[in-house]
Amino acid sequence: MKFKVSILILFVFSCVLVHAQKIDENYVKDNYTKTEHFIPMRDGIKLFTIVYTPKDASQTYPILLSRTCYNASNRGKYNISYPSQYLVQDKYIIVYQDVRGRYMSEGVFDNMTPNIPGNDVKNTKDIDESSDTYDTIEWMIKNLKGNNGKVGMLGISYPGFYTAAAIPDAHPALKASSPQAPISDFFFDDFHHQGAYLQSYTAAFAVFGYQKDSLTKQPWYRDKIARFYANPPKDGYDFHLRLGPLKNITEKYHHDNFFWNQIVEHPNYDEFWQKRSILPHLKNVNHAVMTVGGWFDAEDLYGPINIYKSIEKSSPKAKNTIVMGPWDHGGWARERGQTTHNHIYFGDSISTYYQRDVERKFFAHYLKGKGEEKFAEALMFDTGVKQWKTYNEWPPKNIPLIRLHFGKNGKLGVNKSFDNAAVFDYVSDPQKPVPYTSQTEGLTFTPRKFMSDDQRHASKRPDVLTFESDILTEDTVLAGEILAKLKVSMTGTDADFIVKLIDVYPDDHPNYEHNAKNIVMAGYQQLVRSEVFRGRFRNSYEHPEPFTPNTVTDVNVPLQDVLHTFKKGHRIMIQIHSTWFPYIDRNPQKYVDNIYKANAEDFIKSTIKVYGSSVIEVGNTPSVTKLPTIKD
Ligand code: PG9
Repeated sequence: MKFKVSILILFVFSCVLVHAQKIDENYVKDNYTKTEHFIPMRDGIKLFTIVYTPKDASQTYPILLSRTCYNASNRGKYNISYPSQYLVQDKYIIVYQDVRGRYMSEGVFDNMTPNIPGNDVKNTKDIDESSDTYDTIEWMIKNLKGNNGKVGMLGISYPGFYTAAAIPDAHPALKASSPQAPISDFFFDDFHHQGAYLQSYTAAFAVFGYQKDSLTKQPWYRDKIARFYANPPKDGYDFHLRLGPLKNITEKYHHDNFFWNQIVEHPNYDEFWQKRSILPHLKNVNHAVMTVGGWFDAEDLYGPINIYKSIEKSSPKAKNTIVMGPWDHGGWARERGQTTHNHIYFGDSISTYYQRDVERKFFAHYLKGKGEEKFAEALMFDTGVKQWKTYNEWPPKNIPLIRLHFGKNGKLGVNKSFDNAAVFDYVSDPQKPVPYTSQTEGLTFTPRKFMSDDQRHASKRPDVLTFESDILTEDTVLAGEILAKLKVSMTGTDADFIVKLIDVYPDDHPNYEHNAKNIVMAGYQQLVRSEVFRGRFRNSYEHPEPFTPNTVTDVNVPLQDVLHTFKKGHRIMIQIHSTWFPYIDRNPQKYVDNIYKANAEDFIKSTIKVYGSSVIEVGNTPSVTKLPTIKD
């Protein structure tokens, strides 16, 4: 069992730390010298740091730093698979560091370390990821032979957060940052989406909720992961449904997990979460930032989009760019030849193009002064026509707003409204939740495949409202932000709303050759964009409110941005429902103060009504009248 769990941990974090095209270890051994250091921070804590320095001492090199909570020692045997082979071949001083409180570094770990504005190196109390990075850079510039005084940072996922967290009060030597699939705020990324808990993450908590008691190169939480994976179930839906209310997770699995207990005690967007968001601190950005994300990233899609937008808003003159491709979480660092997501084929060697022609040029320009500064403000992949497009701003201002309206008999109007008084209803039953995937999946560490999955399993269900446009007579581009302005009522006093934008393939669409499972693509209902909104937060994420039964109420559901051309001959579909399991935990639908402490009897059926006066707006800046408050 110990062996199995170790393999699992290795697999999980190889997914996070990427399966890039591994550069040959002999090349690294022949061209780089590896050293290990314990770098002192201003409060005396030492951070374990692995350094690969090019052997060719005839020139100086920039430093590329990646900070991680996922064990820097995984990159300690000349086995560099991130950064990409192109950066390794271009020669940089490549550095990996265990963040405070993790693996071989000293100190106490905190999730999404709150940023403390200001950077007084004599202040040994206000420590955060910015100050730890500042002290690390200061030490490296002074102590690493052969450096050219310039530093770049990059990282995927949690390492993407540590890259973004270095931007506020950055060290002057930091010249180029690339936060990739970065977490920005755990109330909107990863563990929650807009306040709803991602139950599909439950096993992952074991990694983030226990302090280690010594310096170690091995995971100290194996036994906690084994609580889930000793006899892993084949059907995660069934496993989680039988588990019952979230309080049973506390009792059976995470009773001694400090991070789980923090989540349970902070069900609303209170100061605990607000101070852990990096977004309000991304100000006065003084160096180049290229944020990278994947349109099919089920973990951190909010992060890259909102880190880019926050910098655009706070530092309009900053060299701030974004790249969004047809990838899942960190997919751009993995090259398998054909770029596919689930059953959908997007093209060949898309990750290679990004690594070789985008990322490599970004760092070469800002750290080595090579190449021209010709980087698109927004390099965005259109997931419908499967082509890269560049924009001078994101969201684009020159694309007209598109309004989607609900009509009787499942009709969806594209810029055409129907009867505002029409009523569409369904009975939402927490004991029979809508599956989030068309396939049977075992326990996930994090959900990945479903973001372009077939939705026909859902459109057949009576508790899923499905609206479908006529066959499109021309290509229709949906680009930018999406806001579902729903008018609803319910017999219960709380509800979640899941809104899905779906591309319906023609009934004669052939199967793809790159489609291993030979899924029938005729009539395929491809998920393009989806999001959940926990209705109690409709007026404020910090101060939730129950619904008044049978009273028409506004619920504005923001979905993450999109760039998808719905091709002529296809249809646009919208689905709306109130359970999405076990991706998202079930809302009891009877208002309780804390869903993490709800009892089984709190879970009730509720008849939900959606009114024809609802509308979904897609485009530059939806004319939103009201979004829940998030403290700036
Ligand atoms: N953002 C990813 C994650 C965070 C927390 C739990 C599970 C996954 C990541 O860092 O891979």
